[in-house]
Amino acid sequence: MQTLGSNASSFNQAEGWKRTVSSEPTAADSDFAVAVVAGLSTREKTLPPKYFYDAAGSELFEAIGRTPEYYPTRVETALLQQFASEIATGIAEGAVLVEFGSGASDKTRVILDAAPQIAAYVPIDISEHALAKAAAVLSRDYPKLLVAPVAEDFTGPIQLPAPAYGRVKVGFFPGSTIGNFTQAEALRFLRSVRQLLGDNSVLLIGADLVKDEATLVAAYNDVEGITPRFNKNLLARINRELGGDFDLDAFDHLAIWNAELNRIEMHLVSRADQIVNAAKHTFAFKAGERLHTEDSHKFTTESFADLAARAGWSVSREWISAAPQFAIFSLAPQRSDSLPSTAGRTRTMETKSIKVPGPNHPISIEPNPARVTVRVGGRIIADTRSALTLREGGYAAVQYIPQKDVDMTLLERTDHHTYCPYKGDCAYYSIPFGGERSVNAVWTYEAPYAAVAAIKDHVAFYPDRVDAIENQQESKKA
Ligand code: AVI
Repeated sequence: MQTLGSNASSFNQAEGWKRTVSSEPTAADSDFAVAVVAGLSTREKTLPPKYFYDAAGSELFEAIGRTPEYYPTRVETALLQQFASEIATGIAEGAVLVEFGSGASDKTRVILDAAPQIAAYVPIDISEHALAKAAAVLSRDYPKLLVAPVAEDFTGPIQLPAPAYGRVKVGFFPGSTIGNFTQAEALRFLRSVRQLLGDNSVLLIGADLVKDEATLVAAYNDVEGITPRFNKNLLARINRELGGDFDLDAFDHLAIWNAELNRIEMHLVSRADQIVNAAKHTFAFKAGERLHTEDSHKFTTESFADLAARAGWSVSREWISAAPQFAIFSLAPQRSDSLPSTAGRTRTMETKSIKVPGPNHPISIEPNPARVTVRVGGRIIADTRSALTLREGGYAAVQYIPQKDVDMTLLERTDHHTYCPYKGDCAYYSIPFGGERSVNAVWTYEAPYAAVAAIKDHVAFYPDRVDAIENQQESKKA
């Protein structure tokens, strides 16, 4: 494990890139100084966004998350909450959850609450203080959970601690922080996570999606003016830490949509010709000259699947919010037995990875002799003695009920669909009279892969989206 300098910077979901404050100079100081001198000396001035997040910047980022215009934090949290039980079905019994840039582990709780089968949690964050605090609180609130924090910069080399050994690994990287990486950085990160988590792993990753320009631009230009303060905090930080003499009023915040590169760009624009001193160097700005401070890339489901594929992952499931659209992707490692991917077409049928159950991912299907009923709104909508019990890896057993024994007239097909590399394309139904809770409560594999062919013409129900799924053993005896 690395020994942290006391002025280290790191990104975390709750607080962004953070810095633990001390008066002692450290290597991190000189990293910052080197980055500032290099970035302000180039023809097109630029600074890496990770330096936004000292204590003041982290607070400002949290405040941005509370503005009405900045939808990503709010929408992603709601999406996680809405689909927590569905996400949890993809998490094996005894799995370890590994979070990159965990910070206060706020969004993690949604996953932990929905997936009590998670046995261990490895939060990775460079801030020892944030880690220790989050670990203590989580250990208190989830007494059965083994919490093994790792104090590292998650973009660098990571070694997982012993409690992660021998467990199925589930990576968690929410917040669309992936969008702040260059494409090369994103690929490097996804490839190293693929290596770290290994085969049979899952990576849950949040990514903001391309949408209308007005919504995007507003999110980075809140009327309260918090984003401009966040942007200018970079100059304030240079003044504080590197003896800079930036006049914050001599720069304007600029956040614009670059449609060609699908990204919001943040800049600081010099209002006048001016000379600035910082880090023992002098820098000249012309009136109108821009300092490029951040890119926030937005994805389409296709562009994200392409990026993932180039890093050795395939999208096995995706959850997308209603507008403003934000996505949570569940990625599975591509195997050597996966079909080859074609750039730009990774999500077409011919490039989906197809996997066959085996010792590493067993699936069994058995007839269930019991009477199985499903109740919604006090009414029985499925009643069968021919259910099939499907057991997959360490997940909870699922009852697949023949459609002939379900009142299909009460179900309404939705646009929602997911993909399982072992079972195939999955379609969904809502149960309108079950209300909000019963949206996408029912799923079916219409053309299941050969290994699970028996579940064709069957449907399954999420237990928490109906009143009850009853397995009445006693009715067999009667
Ligand atoms: C942390 N990151 C995903 C934020 C974003 O939207 O790119 C940072 C941010 N910049 C301005 N507002 C928020």
